[in-house]
Amino acid sequence: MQRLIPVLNNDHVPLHLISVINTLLTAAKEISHRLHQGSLAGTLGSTLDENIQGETQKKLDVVSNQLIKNMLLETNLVHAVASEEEDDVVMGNPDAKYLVAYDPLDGSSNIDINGSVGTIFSILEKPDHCAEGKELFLQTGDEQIAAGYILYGPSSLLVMTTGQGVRVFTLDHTVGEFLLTVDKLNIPADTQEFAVNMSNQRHWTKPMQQYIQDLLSGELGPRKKNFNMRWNAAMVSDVHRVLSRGGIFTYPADCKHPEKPCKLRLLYEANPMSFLVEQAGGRASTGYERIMSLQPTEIHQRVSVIMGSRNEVDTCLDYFKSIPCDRPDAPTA
Ligand code: AFP
Repeated sequence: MQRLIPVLNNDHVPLHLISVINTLLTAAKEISHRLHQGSLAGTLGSTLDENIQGETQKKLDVVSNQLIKNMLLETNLVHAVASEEEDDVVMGNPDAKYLVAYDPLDGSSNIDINGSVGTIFSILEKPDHCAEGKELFLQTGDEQIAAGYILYGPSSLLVMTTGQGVRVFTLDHTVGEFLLTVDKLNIPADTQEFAVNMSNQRHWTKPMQQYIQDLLSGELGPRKKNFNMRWNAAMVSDVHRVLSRGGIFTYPADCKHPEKPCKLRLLYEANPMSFLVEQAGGRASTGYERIMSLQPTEIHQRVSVIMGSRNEVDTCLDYFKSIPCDRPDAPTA
């Protein structure tokens, strides 16, 4: 089985970019080790702090963020990083060209129940025009040069793209390396499985209400087939299932908290996942716009997400085209 670096070399990925990706994986191996140690490592549970999003930080959120940030900045190949756990961007080498946005531990409410969690990353280049601080990261998803996630589940998997399809590598703990296990991942175009937090149903807008209602009606309803539902509450593992066997994953905009209509973050959750999904032949939309075409205005910006099997996402988007409603999320493109 092939190791990561020769595979990326074969794809003509620039050497410095390979080093940045490899550094992310060194941090991921350490995170994987600490997760496997669980209570034995003394890192379960919460800190007394909240992050910029107002969410309670788990100890492993903080540890994972520090590991990734420090290792990336030590390479001298990274110009700046933006993390879910940092209020602002953190500057690195002024002469370096890579920008890394990441969610160090996505799905962290799963940590204390021994459920799957993951690290999501998106790599951009410093823009040609003069930009400083957070402006550096305000690029569309189409500008990403690499993206992926590490899923810490029963196996630790790296799923990544550099724009040449999606590959899966599995961490072989005996050699401490990620080895290629799927060369080209393709999402089936059709599906009978959906992933959504149903407890928010009453807060959704009309198109999403009607779409999910028609899925629930199964073979007796307009879709004339039964659908199954899965929800792991960690985007990494929910999207991994969709990438592996098809499905539609959504965290739509809703009216629960008018000041915060969306949950998932554009730069380090929606964009990297959309890059993977599109590279695997799927679709990723807000309901109205293609996610990777959105022009970000904030590093911690949130966005409505509908992604997965191409034909199913298209069917869902037809509801948004045909059912008028007021959008709780202001258009950003
Ligand atoms: P964290 O990044 O704070 O761990 O949040 C995880 C997440 O944003 C995403 O991974 C899940 O899809 C979503 O939250 C789960 O949300 P619910 O708690 O509403 O199910």
